[in-house]
Amino acid sequence: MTVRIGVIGTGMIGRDHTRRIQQVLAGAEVVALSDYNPDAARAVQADLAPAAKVYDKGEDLIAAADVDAVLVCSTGATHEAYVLAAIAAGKPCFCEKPLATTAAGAKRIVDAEAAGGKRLVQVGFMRRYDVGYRMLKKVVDNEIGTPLMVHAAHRNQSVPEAYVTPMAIHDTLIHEIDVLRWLLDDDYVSAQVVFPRASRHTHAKLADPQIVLLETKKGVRIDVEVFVNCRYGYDIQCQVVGEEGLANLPEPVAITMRKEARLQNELLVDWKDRFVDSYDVELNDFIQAAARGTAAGPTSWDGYVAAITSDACVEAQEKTGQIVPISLPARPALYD
Ligand code: NAD
Ligand code: ISE
Repeated sequence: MTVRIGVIGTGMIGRDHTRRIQQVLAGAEVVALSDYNPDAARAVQADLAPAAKVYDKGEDLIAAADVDAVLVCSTGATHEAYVLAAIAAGKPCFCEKPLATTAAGAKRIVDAEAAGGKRLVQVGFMRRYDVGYRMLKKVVDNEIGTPLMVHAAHRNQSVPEAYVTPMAIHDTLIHEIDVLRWLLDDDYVSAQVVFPRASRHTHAKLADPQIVLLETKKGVRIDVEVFVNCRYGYDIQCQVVGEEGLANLPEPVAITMRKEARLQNELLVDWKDRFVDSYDVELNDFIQAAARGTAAGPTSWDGYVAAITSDACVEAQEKTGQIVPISLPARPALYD
């Protein structure tokens, strides 16, 4: 079966996912496109999916009889309404992070999906599919004893002026929030944010860098440095310290050069390159599950937990230095 997919939001990641479906992965084709800016949808149609129909409204794309499954790749604030519409239509839906921009919105999605009693939503937390994180998880589960601490960093070369302080959480840290919970098989109980000396490369409305401190139910202490104007490259670090040993996320494969009396490795600068394979694998997982009329991978519940945790971290930014508690409601049986 070829899964007929509609893509809502044809900006940077919507275009890239369309390319994946059309040119890299098997088992699916993009038959419909929609964007708030119709020119963006038409440009993706022209470049990647000439047979796709362009819809003015995402809701009409979701309702179309020849659309089997939906990718929501529009801006975060629009995700909730589209995901709810896909659930109401009984169609599998891949939603880019965040699932919703508020915990209340993510809960509405969890409630709607759980009421239907069937998984239909996959959230775009692609790091769970990254080969390095998967290797790290195996070692954390089997080799280094009980995890005690995690030291992590999420560094981007630079961000535009429109990127403001809370985005360091909602847009950036949210990947660590999800992947560390998965890595440790644990949940968070508190968050704290502290701000080191600011980089002179930051903007007026952005405190950069930031250090987010999380504590888990099992007592693991996590520090994540978010530094989005670090200048030197796109750098994701993760080190887990256990009772019996320590494990690091592997560096991306790179040529080691000896040149002009220096030993050098090239660094990546773009997040699209760092996780290129993970995006392929997560979408392949979506396509396989959608062919069976369901969804796999990170759940709405994971998206909801990430939203609750993000809200707590933003509150912790506002109450700098204070510890903000995180409590989760009971998990519906659908997500056990
Ligand atoms: P973008 O700004 O390049 O594209 C967003 C697109 O959504 C734009 O074309 C815009 O016109 C469109 N849009 C806005 N409102 C809309 C609406 N109501 N209906 C339909 N289309 C609408 O942004 P992007 O970088 O492609 O990010 C899109 C989403 O993907 C964001 O939620 C972002 O957080 C997420 N994202 C995830 C990753 C990842 O690593 N998983 C990476 C980048 C972006
Ligand atoms: C971007 O929005 C993403 O989601 C990338 O995966 C992330 O690593 C990057 O820092 C964000 O800006």
